[in-house]
Amino acid sequence: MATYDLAIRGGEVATGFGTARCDIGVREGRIVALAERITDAATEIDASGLLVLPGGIDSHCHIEEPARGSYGGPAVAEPPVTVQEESFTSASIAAFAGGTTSVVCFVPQWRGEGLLPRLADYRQRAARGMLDYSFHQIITEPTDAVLEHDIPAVVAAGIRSLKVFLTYEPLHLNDAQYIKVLTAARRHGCLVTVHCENYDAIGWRTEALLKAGLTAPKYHAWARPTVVEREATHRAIALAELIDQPIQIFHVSCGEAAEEIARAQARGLKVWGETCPQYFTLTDADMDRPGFAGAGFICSPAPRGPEEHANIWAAIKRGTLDIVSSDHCGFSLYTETGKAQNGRDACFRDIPNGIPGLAARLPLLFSEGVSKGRITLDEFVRLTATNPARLMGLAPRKGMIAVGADADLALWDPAKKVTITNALMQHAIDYTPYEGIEVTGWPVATIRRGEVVMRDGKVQAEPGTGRFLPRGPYDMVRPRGVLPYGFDAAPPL
Ligand code: DUC
Ligand code: ZN
Ligand code: ZN
Repeated sequence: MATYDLAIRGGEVATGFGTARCDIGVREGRIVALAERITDAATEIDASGLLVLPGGIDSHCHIEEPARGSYGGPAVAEPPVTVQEESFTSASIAAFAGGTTSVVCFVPQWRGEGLLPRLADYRQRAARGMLDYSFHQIITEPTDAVLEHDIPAVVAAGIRSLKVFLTYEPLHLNDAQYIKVLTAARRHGCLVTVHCENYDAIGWRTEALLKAGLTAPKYHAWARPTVVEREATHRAIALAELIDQPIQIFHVSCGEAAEEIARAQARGLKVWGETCPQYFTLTDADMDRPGFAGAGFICSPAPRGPEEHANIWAAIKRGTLDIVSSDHCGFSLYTETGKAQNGRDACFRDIPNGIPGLAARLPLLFSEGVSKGRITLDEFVRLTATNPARLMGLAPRKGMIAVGADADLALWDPAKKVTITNALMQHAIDYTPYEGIEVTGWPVATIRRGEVVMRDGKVQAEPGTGRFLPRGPYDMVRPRGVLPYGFDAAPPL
């Protein structure tokens, strides 16, 4: 019998802390050897001329998430249930096509319910896919029962991050509710991830825009200028500081919000920042495309003016923003369950927010970042795999090429030029907002736990083979122990 199940030979292995020309030996789905020459393997892959990267970890994507409402729309008493059109199987195909092997997606909480009914449902959905996965638990109604009973139950089930929205109907929390969630997270050793925009300010601007007859998709950006993101980011950080609770600010779109994070980090707070490719490739002008096409770029925060791209790159380079995720959200442009669910002439308020990006994330960051000389290959690896693994408590099993880690790898041709098309994304959505963008650098094979699941764009993986990644306590989310007047209003258990 061969010593190794698989050897990846002759590639340039990128560890996030330098590269080495070496072979990788895989046994039972794990990396068991890194050596100059590995020969005794049942199967070999020739990686010469290619980079060997850790499989991407997309720590922020919405997949098959049954929501009450649809990330957009008016306040109504009984919001309809919508499920994004991407299923776990179609999302797995898209992810593998783009070099991603693990995701962290979202278990919803429907108002009027506790956490556990949706968790049970969502686990069944996720188990049908091929990606390895973990969950953030969304909290929309932090009742005593949720705080005292359900959150500990969710933690016991292996979930270590809570997600809160400071805007959106019917998801948003007010400050008192946000404080309660921070407190519970601190008690139970969870990270809190935060969507930072000011709910009341957006509501006020939206009403005024609609009254003035300004209803087209481009006014989505007018309803939520950068100041509403900056204000909510500041508030989210200040309240987390009050409670001494580590947080991650999701999808930072502008320099102003990044500055709030940088200031917090300079004071030693445990505050991390994430951005997404839409904030360095798309602009508010995209929402002004003719007809309904502009709707395909509506996401929140909104794509900004082109001047913000440089601010985002600067914040990435400084390390203020240390994770690039996709915020993948599967709404097709022209279907009745997607962007057009309220008609193709719907006002911007009634168009679901969110854009697909699972497959495009890594090629866009590689091309715009590494190929154009804005970031190094090491930074790319850390932004897309190592940092999400560490912040989400998935390391060292995920996010790195090291002995003992899962053999999740992307073989990358750094010189391959590709023009992005919707067909290449291999998702279940009828468009990509990145159509026509030319990239340099492309994944030519994806390996998940030692199994080749994509080769030259052809995805082959058995539905139901993705694994849940349970997370236990981990250091990154340990509070600092610095409290106003030393008084601990939320002592850890
Ligand atoms: N932003 C989006 O654009 N879509 C889903 C959720 C979010 O916060
Ligand atoms: Zn969000
Ligand atoms: Zn999101």
